[in-house]
Amino acid sequence: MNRLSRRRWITTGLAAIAGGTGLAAAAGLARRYGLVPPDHGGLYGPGETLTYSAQRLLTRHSLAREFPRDLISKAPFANGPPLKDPAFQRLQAAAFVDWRLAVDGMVARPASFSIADLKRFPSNSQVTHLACEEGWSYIAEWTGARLVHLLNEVGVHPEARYIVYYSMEPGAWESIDMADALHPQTFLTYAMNGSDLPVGFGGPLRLRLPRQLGYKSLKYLNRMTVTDDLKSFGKGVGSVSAEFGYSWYAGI
Ligand SMILES: Nc1nc2c(c(=O)[nH]1)N[C@H]1C(S)=C(S)[C@@H](COP(=O)(O)O)O[C@H]1N2
Ligand SMILES: [Mo]
Repeated sequence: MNRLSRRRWITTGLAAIAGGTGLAAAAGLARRYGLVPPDHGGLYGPGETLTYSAQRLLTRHSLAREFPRDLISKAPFANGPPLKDPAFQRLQAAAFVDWRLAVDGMVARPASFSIADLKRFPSNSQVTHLACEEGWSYIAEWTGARLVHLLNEVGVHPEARYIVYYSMEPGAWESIDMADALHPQTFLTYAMNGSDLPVGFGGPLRLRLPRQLGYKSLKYLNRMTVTDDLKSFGKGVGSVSAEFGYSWYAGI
């Protein structure tokens, strides 16, 4: 079978099975193709697997919608006050020159990057929508380096499957699969609406990934670990939000 027809078959199979013999069978099919999210074991497990695998197959190469600049929201909403952490505030007082993004795990060349280093990577902008699961949203222009560029710099091992990423905010961490990590709209974002990313919006560095809900766009990003298995991270379901019952895969 060629790739396209095989993909169509899997997709059709998932939909048919979900409608017919139930979610558990769809989950079995998804497992065969490596499309099982790390939070598949919970109450909504089979549903999570179906959402993730169906979206992955249907939207494999798709882009989040980009908007014209005149639709940029005039008063974007920063969800939560700027970080109060004393170590963060010391870095902020020195204009974040000592801020580093550390990258380790399954990479050939572990390294850390200053904001100036990231600004030397090819710069890209996107005008996209940030949607919170609580119902509000805004449109902004985000500028940064593509995560794929950084991953190529450090040399990701071929067996790697996920990127775990941490905030300087204590306890805040998330992860994404390689499809989202390599996606051209997944940015290490250091600017918003033409200025350095304000602290309230996650400055100096935030991951922006417009194909998933806002909570995956972690603010105050300071570390990434490349891995092939999420079991040893936290409770093993892939993110702190999944530990609280949100979907690990929050595709929109
Ligand atoms: N470090 C950190 N990142 C975070 C959050 C947070 O509380 N702390 N909230 C998340 C949630 S739930 C949403 S909807 C967006 C909100 O982004 P905004 O502040 O730019 O509106 O940030 C996400 N990233
Ligand atoms: Mo949110």
